[in-house]
Amino acid sequence: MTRLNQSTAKWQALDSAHFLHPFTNHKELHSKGSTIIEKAHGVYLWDSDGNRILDGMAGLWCVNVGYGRQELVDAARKQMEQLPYYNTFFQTATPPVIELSQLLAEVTPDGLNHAFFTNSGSESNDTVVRMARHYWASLGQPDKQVIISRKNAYHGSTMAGASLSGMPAMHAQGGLPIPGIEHIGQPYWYREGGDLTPDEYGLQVAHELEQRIETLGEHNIAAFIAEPIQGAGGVVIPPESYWPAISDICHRYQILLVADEVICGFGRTGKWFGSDYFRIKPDLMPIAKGLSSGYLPIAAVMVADHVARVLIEEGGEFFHGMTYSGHPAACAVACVNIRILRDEKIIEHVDTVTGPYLQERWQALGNHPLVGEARGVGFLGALELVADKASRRQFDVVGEVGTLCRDACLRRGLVMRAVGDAMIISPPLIMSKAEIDELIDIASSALDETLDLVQNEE
Ligand code: PXG
Repeated sequence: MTRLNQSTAKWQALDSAHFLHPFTNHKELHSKGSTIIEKAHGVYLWDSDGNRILDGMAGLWCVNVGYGRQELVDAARKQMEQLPYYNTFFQTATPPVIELSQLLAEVTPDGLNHAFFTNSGSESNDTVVRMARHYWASLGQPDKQVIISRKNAYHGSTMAGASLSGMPAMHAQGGLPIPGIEHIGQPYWYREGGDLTPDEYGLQVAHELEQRIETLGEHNIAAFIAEPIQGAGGVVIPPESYWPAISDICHRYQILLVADEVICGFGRTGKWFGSDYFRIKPDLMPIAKGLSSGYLPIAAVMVADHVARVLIEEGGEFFHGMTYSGHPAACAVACVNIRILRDEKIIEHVDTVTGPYLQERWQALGNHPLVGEARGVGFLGALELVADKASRRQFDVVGEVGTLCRDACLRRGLVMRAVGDAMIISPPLIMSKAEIDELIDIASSALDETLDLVQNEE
C-alpha cells in the first residue's frame, strides 16, 4: 500500500507540473492532486491506490461495450500492422473507412447513407456548420447561414462547437459565440416549466423555434441543431410533445434538422439512436463517443441522401477535412465495436431487460428527501437534488450539494457525475442487474451521507 501511495504522489506531482487538463480549474486541482486511473475491466476502473471503482459514466458517456474487449484491441493491432495510416484526401480511401461507412449506413436511421469522418464530436459539429452553410450556398441560397441552437446545449469545445453550445461560461472565454449562431430555450420542464404541464411546456419551447425563424427570416437560416436528450446539460429529457413539434417546424420551414447523437447514439436510450427513440428524421447527424466505445478517437457526421446529393452534384470541392479523417485503425475498431453491439444484441438487452431494471431502481431514488425528480431513459439517468421537493426550490449555491454527493459516491467506489445539483449516470451498456444493484445501493447511501452533511450545515 505504501509503495502504491508513493506512486500516486509521484503521478500527481508530475501531473501538476506538466499536464493542463481540459475543463479544469488547475489551481484548485493542484491543491489536492488528480485521481489517477490505471486500468479497467468490464464496468470497473482501478485507481493508482488499487481501489476498485464502478464506472457509472462509461468513461465520458462513451465506453458503451465496457472495458477490456480483446476484439477491439486485436482490430487495432491488426490494422496497425497492415496499414497504420493513410489519408483519405486525394482521391484515396482504405478498406476500413469504406467498410465503416457502409456499416454506419446500415445501423443509422433510414436515409442517412453517407459518412464524413472527423476525430471528435466537436469537429463533427464544426463540420455541421460548414456543411450546412455550404449545402445552402450550393443551392444558390448563400444567405442561409444562421444555425439555431439551444441554451444549456453541449455541442463541443472548438470555436463552432462551443458557439453552438449554450453554456454562458464557455461563451465568456475567447470571444464566443462566432457570428451566425442563435440560441433558443431548452425543454427543461423540471427547472423551467413552472405551472405548465410537461407537454404544454414542450410545445411552448418548441414554438420558440418558429418565432425565431419568423424573426430572423427563413431565408437566413441554415439549420437547427439539438441533442435528442441533452447530456452534459443534465440529462434533460424533453416532454413527449417536443420533438414532434420541432420536426414539424423544421419540415414546414426550409431548414436542416441536425440531431447531435454524440451521447444518445449507439444504444444509450435502448434504441440505436436517440432519433430512433423520438422518431426524429435528421438531415445531418453528428456521432462520436459510442461509435468506437472510446477505444480510439473517431467521430463522423452522417448525411441524409438528399443533402449528400446536393453536395456531390452541385457542391464542387468541399474545402474541409482533417489529417486523421477516417483513420484506418480507428475505423477498424469502430467496425468491430458496431458488430459487437449488433451481434451480441447489447442494445436490445438494454431496451428490454437492463434498461427497465435500471430505471425502476433509479426512479425509486426519487423517494429520497433530497431528490426532487428522478428521471431517465435507457441507460441515462438524472437526480435533481433540491432544497425543497414541493416547490422544486434549488439550494442557494447551485453545485455545492451536487459536489458533496459526487464525492460521497467516489469515496464509496462509484463514479457519478454532478451537473450543478443534478446527479447524472450513463453506465456502460453491458452493466448487469447485479452491478446495477451495486450502483443504486452506493448512490442511495451517498445520498444519505449528503443529506446528513446538508442538515449539519443548517
Ligand atoms: N456533442 C455532444 C452532444 C456532446 O455531449 C460533443 C458534442 C463534443 O464531443 P467531443 O468528442 O469533442 O468532446 C459532446 C461531448 C461532460 C462532458 O462533462 C460531455 C462531453 C464532453 C466532455 C465532457 O458531461 N460531451
